[in-house]
Amino acid sequence: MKNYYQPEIETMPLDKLQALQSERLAGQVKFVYENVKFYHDRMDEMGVKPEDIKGIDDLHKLPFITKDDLRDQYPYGLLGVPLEDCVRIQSTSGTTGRRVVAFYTQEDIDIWEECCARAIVAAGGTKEDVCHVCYGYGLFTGGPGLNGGSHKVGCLTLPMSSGNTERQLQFMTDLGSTILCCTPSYAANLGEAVSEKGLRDKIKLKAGIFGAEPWTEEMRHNIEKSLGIKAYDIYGLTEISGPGVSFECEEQAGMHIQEDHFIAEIIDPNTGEVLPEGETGELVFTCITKKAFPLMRYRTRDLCRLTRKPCSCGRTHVRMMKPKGRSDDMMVVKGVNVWPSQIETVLLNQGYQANYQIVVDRIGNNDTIEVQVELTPEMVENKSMTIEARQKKIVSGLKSMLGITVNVKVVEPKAIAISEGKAVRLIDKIHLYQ
Ligand code: DLL
Repeated sequence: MKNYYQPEIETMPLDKLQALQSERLAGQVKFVYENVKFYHDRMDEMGVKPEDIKGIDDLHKLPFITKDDLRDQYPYGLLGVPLEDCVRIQSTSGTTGRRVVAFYTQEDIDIWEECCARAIVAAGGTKEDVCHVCYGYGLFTGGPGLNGGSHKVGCLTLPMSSGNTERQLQFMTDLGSTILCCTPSYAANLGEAVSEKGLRDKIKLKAGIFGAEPWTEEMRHNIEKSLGIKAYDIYGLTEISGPGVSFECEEQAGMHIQEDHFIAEIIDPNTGEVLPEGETGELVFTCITKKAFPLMRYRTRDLCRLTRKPCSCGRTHVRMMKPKGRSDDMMVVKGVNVWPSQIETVLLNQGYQANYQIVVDRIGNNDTIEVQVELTPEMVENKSMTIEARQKKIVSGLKSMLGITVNVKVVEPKAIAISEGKAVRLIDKIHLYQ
């Protein structure tokens, strides 16, 4: 069995890595110019020829591509190969507008699964492990991606898909799952169910690979405690392949981007200017090995920063820090920028679990924001504080974090719908009814 920790690639000295990227980029630009009319026309409009892109220093000369472009080109406009060479589609979980459909050749799938295999190995996975995948299967990339990676590593793979917590726990205990793959919000729910049912001694989990949505360090801490595991972050997006574009190593200090396949840039979301390393901005990806859906300079709308500081795991691939969220997740309330992750930090620091929702509404001319959060079973039991006192304490915590007064409603345990996939944190009644 191939070893999916690949030091010759993952710990490659920077100059060699960049030479590899430059060579692949130049080839890829030629490939898309010749095979994708959209890129051919865009590059012609900008007066850029494939031979102008000799390496990564020329990347900024290429046009950006946005989600709107993807929607306009739906379904086949960005194909880099004939349809008969494609073997799979996957699709984004988008709830509005046209879905984005991504295509894969068999080679694209192999590369994607290899990236997921690297992530599993970085989380300590070996062929001895039982890998329990409860990301959704189907159009969503989470299940298929981690499933493929787990096979490559040689783990015994449990293709559970999402939902049915009872069944998840039964398989987990009966079959001795050691690695759990799901969204962090579902991992938190599983952690609560394990405590409630007193199953902590019956589970053998050692690691979790959690992603597909933003989550805070406080949430990591809670999940690690409730399940007795090390919780690793994994990032990816359908447009660029799926999970495994980047993942954490044992240091749990940012996710290594698989730079032999993807070039990352951070840009100012307003001007498009490329920002220096360390600054926060919008993450942009260029695929240098993909053939069926070969996006270049794709604007993800995810906001984060990159670091090339050496990582003690030895991997040289650049790390992206936990995304703060998408630029479209940010709410402007009473003139102040508000991120769900800031609210999560305050709630978890006060002992709540990640069962919360944010409702944004407009009353008269005023925008309002209400945070609803569930009491934990322990809080119900020990009755040390009244609901009013709890609400007041959260209002004050949020006021120091955000600088504005937010309405808070503390609700009974299980009053908020449980999340099985990506959690729905924000209910935006202003835009919902417009
Ligand atoms: O969520 C792919 C995935 C599956 C990643 C399983 C990790 C694990 P999409 O449905 O296309 O693909 O959504 C992509 O989700 O642009 C981010 O906004 C967000 N996202 C993904 N991973 C993370 C993460 C999958 N680790 C969008 N932290 C991305 C924060 C994440 N946000």
